[in-house]
Amino acid sequence: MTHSAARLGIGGPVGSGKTALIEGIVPMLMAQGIEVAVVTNDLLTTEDADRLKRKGFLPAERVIGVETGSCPHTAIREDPTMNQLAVQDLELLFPQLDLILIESGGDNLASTFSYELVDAYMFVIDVGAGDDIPRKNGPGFVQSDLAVVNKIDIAPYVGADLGLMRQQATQYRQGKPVVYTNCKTAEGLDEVVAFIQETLLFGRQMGQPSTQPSAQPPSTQQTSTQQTSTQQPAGQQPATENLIGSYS
Ligand SMILES: Nc1nc2c(ncn2[C@@H]2O[C@H](COP(=O)(O)OP(=O)(O)OP(=O)(O)O)[C@@H](O)[C@H]2O)c(=O)[nH]1
Ligand SMILES: [Mg+2]
Repeated sequence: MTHSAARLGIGGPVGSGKTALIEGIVPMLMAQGIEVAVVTNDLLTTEDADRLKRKGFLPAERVIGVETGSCPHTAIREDPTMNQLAVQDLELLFPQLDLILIESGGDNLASTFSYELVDAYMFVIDVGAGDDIPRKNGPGFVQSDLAVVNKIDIAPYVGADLGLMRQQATQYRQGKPVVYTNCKTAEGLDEVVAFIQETLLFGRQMGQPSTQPSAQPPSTQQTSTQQTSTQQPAGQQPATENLIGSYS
């Protein structure tokens, strides 16, 4: 294997706009020649995967729905085995992949990704959930590599003070990046794509496999991503025997 695809987690509360963000950024990345695939997580269905397949901007084989069947954070942090298998299958089927997006099931503000599963992750919140979310200091929002404050278009209708959110998001994230998006109009999505390119895709643009090691997470919480991302998790079958198998 010449390289493994970069892996980007997308977490955040239920309905904050994680899938809408994927629907917005994937065509933008593809237009730049980036080879993309997506893994979605839902509790008991493949709802988000089916939705992305229906949209049709990616071949259906590049979208895998994982049914976590438990607390969503378990499948992205404590035991990411199902997601690791889905990623391995995508890499075997599509060795040219540059980037695999992994959407978590909707969860609470404590939801963080294991860096054994992803190289970096975004955390998406929705201004409709309240302009006090940034100062609640939730680990998902505060520790993520990129925070996304989505649905800025509805701020006037829900009484959310965007200026306050900007000030407190910057303060609580201690300078780590925050972008403000409207997935209905694509406002701010160019900044999300720029983050992905700068953080994960250096040397991989235009479908060119990188000769460099897999991208390192920008966060200081990085542990052993590169080592574990190419290793078979202990006690599992080789990925070839699980190819497009069950993810529930
Ligand atoms: N007004 C507005 N609505 C949005 C925006 N982004 C997403 N939505 C809507 O918010 C709802 C939830 O969006 P999803 O993308 O399904 O949210 P999600 O985070 O993937 O949801 P789960 O996967 O169920 O946790 C949908 O009705 C979207 O159309 C936005 O920027 N502005
Ligand atoms: Mg979703």
